[in-house]
Amino acid sequence: MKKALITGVTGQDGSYLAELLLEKGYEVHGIKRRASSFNTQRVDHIYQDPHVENKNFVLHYGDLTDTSNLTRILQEVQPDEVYNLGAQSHVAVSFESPEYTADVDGVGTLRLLEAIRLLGMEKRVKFYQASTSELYGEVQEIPQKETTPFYPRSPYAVAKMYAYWIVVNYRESYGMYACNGILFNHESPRRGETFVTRKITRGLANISQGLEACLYMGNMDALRDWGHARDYVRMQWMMLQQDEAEDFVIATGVQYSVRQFIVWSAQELGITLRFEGEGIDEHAVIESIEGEKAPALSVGDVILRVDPRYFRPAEVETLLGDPSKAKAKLGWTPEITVQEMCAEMVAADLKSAQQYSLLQKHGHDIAVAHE
Ligand code: NDP
Ligand code: GDR
Repeated sequence: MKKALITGVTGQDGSYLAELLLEKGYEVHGIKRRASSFNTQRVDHIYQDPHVENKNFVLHYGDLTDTSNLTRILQEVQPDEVYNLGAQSHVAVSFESPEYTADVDGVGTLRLLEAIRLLGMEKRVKFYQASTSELYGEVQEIPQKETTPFYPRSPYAVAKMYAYWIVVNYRESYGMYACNGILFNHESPRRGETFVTRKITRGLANISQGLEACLYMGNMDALRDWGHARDYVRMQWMMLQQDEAEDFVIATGVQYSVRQFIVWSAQELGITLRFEGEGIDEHAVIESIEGEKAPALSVGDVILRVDPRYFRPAEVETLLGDPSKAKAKLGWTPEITVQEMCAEMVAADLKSAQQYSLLQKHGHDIAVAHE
């Protein structure tokens, strides 16, 4: 039975990857952070009671800022594959916590690699690094591929650039099987609530049920190449099943604007939006409503405005990936379209909003969380 260790197992990708590896018969170990309340919602459905024997899913407390902790876990688990998905992964937040982001996302990767080496495991462990299209930042070539020069535009991207190169360096210096998946944006119903797609699907679903009044957005002109996280974790596993470690771009090869994603999400709720105004005065008005999915709304309501709070000090305006190498060498193609993904996300958020609304109607004093 192969053993895998996943940092960031409680995150979006970590949870899908853990499911995939369990299906493939792996013994899966994950690192979770200590928090003041439970933070394992995304993996609770695969949780195994620690009192049961022969568990194949085990969680360890840990943190990418803690070398001794990482070393101990690696020594205890003796993994065949390590997936480094743990990160302060929010680009906008990285401007507010740049040093922490560098420590976790940059030096954290070094800590893991060096622990593997010092434990003498560098020839038997295969290492996957969650690299990112944010490395391309101010894009130097369209579409972006493995050879496109990097130009990071945020503390997050700069930290991930260090991680990218230290992975290449350990591969070249010590012969480690270590590779970078340069993944473009990927989403799902498990996406963190403050990333743009989930903010939109959740926000509009809440508004449709009267739980919130208005969605406040940043730069809606930004263009992204969005895929589904389930498709992308499959590729993370495939990258570790080769004879030689290589870096791959993972993307769909199609890009859309944030505004387009808003239009699709509204349509899933039976709402047609009309965008009016320009710049920070831009807002969206309900033009028509079909069906019963948005009982709290009326034609003419303004349900979206721009809030400059969500603009970034330096923006990545456009990202478009070229996944040709992954297709040719690994036979990987994404199976879920961005429109299908949007429908899945809206359906999940609508269900949750309807449940909240029902509870409120029955006198329960609960509120939805906000950023
Ligand atoms: P999430 O933000 O959903 O998950 C991040 C995970 O890292 C969480 O489990 C989080 O724990 C954990 N984490 C945060 N800080 C630390 C720390 N100091 N020590 C240990 N663990 C920590 O991200 P995604 O699942 O979306 O992304 C996975 C990885 O892929 C990240 O590295 C991200 O930067 C990268 N990436 C993501 C892309 C995307 O579009 N989703 C695209 C390209 C790269 P907790 O749950 O406690 O917060
Ligand atoms: P990104 O994802 O920065 O690409 O990083 P995010 O969804 O946060 O932003 C995408 C684009 O939408 C614009 N935007 C807003 N973004 C947020 N979060 N909130 C808003 O209100 C808003 N309005 C407009 C942003 O300015 C941006 O242009 C994600 C993360 O998962 C990283 O970890 C990963 O490396 C990259 O994708 C690839």
